[in-house]
Amino acid sequence: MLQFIKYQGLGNDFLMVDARSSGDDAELGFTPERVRRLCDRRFGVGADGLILALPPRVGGECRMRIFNADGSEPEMCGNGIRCLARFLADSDGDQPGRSWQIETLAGRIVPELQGGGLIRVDMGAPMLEPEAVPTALPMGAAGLPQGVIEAAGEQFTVGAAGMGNPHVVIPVADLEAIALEAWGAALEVHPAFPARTNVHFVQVLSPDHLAMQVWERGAGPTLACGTGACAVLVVCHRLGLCERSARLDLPGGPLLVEWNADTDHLFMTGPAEAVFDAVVAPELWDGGGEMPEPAGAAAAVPEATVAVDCATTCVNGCIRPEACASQEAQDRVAALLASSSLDDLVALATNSLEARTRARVTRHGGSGV
Ligand code: ZDP
Repeated sequence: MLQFIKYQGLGNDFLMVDARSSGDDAELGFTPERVRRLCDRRFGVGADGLILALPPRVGGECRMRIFNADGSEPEMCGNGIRCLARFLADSDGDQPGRSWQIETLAGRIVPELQGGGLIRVDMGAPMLEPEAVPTALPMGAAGLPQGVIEAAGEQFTVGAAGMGNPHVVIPVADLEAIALEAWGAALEVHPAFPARTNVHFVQVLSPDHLAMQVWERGAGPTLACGTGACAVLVVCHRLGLCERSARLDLPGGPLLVEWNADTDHLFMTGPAEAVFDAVVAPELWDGGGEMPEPAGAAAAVPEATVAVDCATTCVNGCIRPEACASQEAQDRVAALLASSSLDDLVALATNSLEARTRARVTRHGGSGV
């Protein structure tokens, strides 16, 4: 049974899966089709994407993989990495000042827990070389890919930037006047962007205050996009429309973005909140393919690659009892199953869910549910 926790950052919402004690990613079974089913807001749980917290590979503390609601896998996500940091803090009881070295397809990203439920993320440097975005737009006078492109029967004067993932930015006089659905969908797949692109319309309210609307690659209209907010600030600053630091108003709320002149790094600050804990119904998981832990899978996976940490895994709920390397843990699971009624097991699961929720509420200074 797949356990997940739903998190959101400014309404950009994700299913968070703790796979930190897993071995081979492929074994987890998150196929594009299954991700689509889980993220579907009618037939599934519903989310803009799904995030896997995984064991590190290159010296970081944790590795993050993100999947868009359409099943595609982008390189990075801003709101998502704030949600991951909040999840790590919720799980491990971390306090403000704690930061994490997170491995992503866009390189090492460093979120830091702030007070007041905020997370400040070192998003790294923007990518402004056309091939790095990637885009076919030529380098323009402002020092970034620029041009006039046509889509949905309209002409758009655009700038582009990469944050590990591609973004096209269109300054407009009035956000109310844009046709987000029609223009966003057409620009997402414009041939000037070989890997597709995220699309952002921005209105300058003042040199340190911008408002934007988002159409995301692989997710459509969303309430917020963190990598997009960084790309918007970079493009607007290079076009002389704003300062190096600004508040960005998104439909889901504000982000603060600063572009450090010395390090060339962008720093994004905003909230991230847990929404609920849950378990996916086997029917939903099964819908399109075999479960990740079909009987006998243990035999197919060489012992060495599946370092299951029973002490942690069993406490959080065993995910692969048949593949557990530890006979002792297997015996414990078998004894528990043999000596417990279904009601006992359900009560056990409910209690651990309640314990985690109480811990979260207490941490937020609440009096408990
Ligand atoms: O690049 C893409 O395909 C994005 N849809 C990835 C998700 C970006 C995200 N919304 C963000 O906040 O950067 C999570």
